[in-house]
Amino acid sequence: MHKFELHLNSIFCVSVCVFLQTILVGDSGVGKTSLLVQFDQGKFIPGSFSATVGIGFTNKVVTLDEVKVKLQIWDTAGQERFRSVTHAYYRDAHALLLLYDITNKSSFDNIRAWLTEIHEYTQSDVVIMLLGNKADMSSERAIRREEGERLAREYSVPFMETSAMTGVNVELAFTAVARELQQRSVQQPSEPRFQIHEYIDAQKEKSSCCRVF
Ligand SMILES: Nc1nc2c(ncn2[C@@H]2O[C@H](COP(=O)(O)OP(=O)(O)O)[C@@H](O)[C@H]2O)c(=O)[nH]1
Ligand SMILES: [Mg+2]
Repeated sequence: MHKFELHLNSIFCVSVCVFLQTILVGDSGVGKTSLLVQFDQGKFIPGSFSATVGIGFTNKVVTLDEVKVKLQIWDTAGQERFRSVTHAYYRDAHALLLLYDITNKSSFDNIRAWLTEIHEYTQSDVVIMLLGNKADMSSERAIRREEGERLAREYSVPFMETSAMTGVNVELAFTAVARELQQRSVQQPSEPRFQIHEYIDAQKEKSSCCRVF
């Protein structure tokens, strides 16, 4: 969907309905499907999901300040081992969650290759968020949080660590991109831009009392 339609949606759907397409990318095994299942169903199902070649989506409606935003989340499978996703999916995406596994160094090292590919095929205003998943596995951690932060800063993308197992930051990751896109769609050029980095920091602080990595 294009920005023009996004804009029309936000004008004509009084009580709701901004539609946003998001894709999950990153090496096989980093937890993309688990993250989506946790966000969609609020649970963690241990064990590997089928790695057959394919791409499927889940629809999830989130409510942001009384605006219902429908997120269509595409989960890639099987293609990720080529560090490549069918380019049509990139082209249509409004947002992209790029995952690595904090216990798996090669999944982190591959992030640059993913970003190169993403920048080549996505629209220039796509929202990208870097996620270091499996934050619950601290005893097997191979990538420090600061390394994730540094890489994210280098590419000017927001970053957080998540756990599809405990649910830490899972909802925040999706709602932050939804909020950024939703704000963009209704924003007048004269208004200040929504600051996704600040939003995430504020939300993280709010919840820091109760979340343990
Ligand atoms: N401890 C832990 N394990 C996870 C987490 N996310 C995924 N896993 C496990 O990692 C493996 C790969 O997950 P999967 O969702 O299939 O990864 P995908 O190939 O990126 O879709 C599975 O065994 C999951 O149970 C997490 O946050 N914490
Ligand atoms: Mg998967």
